[in-house]
Amino acid sequence: MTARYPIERIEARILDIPTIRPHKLSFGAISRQSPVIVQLWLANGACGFGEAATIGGPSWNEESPESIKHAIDGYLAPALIGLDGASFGGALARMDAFCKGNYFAKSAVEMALIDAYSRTLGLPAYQLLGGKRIKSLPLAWTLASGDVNKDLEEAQLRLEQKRHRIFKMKIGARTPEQDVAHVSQIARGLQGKATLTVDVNQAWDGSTARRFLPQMIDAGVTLIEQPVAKWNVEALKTLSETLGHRASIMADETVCSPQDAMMLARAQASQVFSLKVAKHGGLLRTKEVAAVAEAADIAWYGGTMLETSIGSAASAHVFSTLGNKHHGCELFGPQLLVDDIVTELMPIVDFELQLPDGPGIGVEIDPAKLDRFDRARAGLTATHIDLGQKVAA
Ligand code: MUC
Ligand code: MG
Repeated sequence: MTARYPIERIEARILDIPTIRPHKLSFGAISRQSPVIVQLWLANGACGFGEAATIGGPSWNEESPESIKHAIDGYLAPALIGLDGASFGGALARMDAFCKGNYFAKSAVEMALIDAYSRTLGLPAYQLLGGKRIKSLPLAWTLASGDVNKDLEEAQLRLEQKRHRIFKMKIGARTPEQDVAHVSQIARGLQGKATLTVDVNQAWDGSTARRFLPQMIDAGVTLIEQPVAKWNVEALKTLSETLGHRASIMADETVCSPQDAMMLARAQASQVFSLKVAKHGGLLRTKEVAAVAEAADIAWYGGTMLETSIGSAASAHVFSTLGNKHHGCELFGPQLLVDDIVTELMPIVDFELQLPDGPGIGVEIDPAKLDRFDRARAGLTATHIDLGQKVAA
């Protein structure tokens, strides 16, 4: 059968965009983000944009900006040229046939395809993903400067501006005692005006988590993200059983595929899934993971890999189609970057991110900004995580 909307061309480039301040996580610090931006053209001239961002090269998981671009240029793009752009499922199956894994890379291509095709139809992308059920989502901000006073200043300003009243603290880089002291100081400083969450990014073992998380909860934390290694489902389950009535345990790195979601649901190991378009392998697969969550009475959270407005808007589109058992979202990536590559950011009104209308993913690219941050022009090299004193050279 001849394709009605053949895919004509796919290009990927790496951008390097500094962050407004160093962003410190359990596994290191970053001072710039290097998103891979994909452009996909259909034969009818429609062009869509997609994005996959990693944090600190390949230090959040296995994929890096360079591996993503390589997978797209070498394998995913050639596999899709000539294929019908209206067949998202067909495109995913073909990418899977040509290339195992590489979910971030696949998600960027699928995002660009859905953007291009929904622009062809003159529809918002969410219309092709099941329709909008949610108009806006509470928007979290991550306090990760590493300094209590700076974190408190950031939080106070964002509260005054009515931008954020959910604050996620990145812990696990220092000793657990230092983390408890840090979180307690922030909680005291905010005097109950905000919801507090922590993300340990896999840094603790089960016994450290069992010992120190109750102290975090006593300080006021109500959502605990990935306290233990991604494989440590037993510890997640124990923490959910023992602490779940006081705070929710959220899986992030552990929940990537729908099979991971099923396994966690069967084990009753977490009460919330952090959904991220990149790690699930695209918008459609995000919906598959969300469907498992809903069927298992697990809530969702709109996660981020600190994308620009392209990845953030696309994520907002799929989140807007989900059910209302959620803990808000953290699509604040554009605000952490010194500049973005779109003409207008998604608005934040009364602490809520307003989910965009189309066409496509509903943001327009500024080509001058795309060029300004293009690694090929600037001649920058791969981003390396700053390990500080953590690992001996
Ligand atoms: C993560 O693991 O959740 C999301 C927000 C943030 O500050 O870091 C990321 C990664
Ligand atoms: Mg996380």
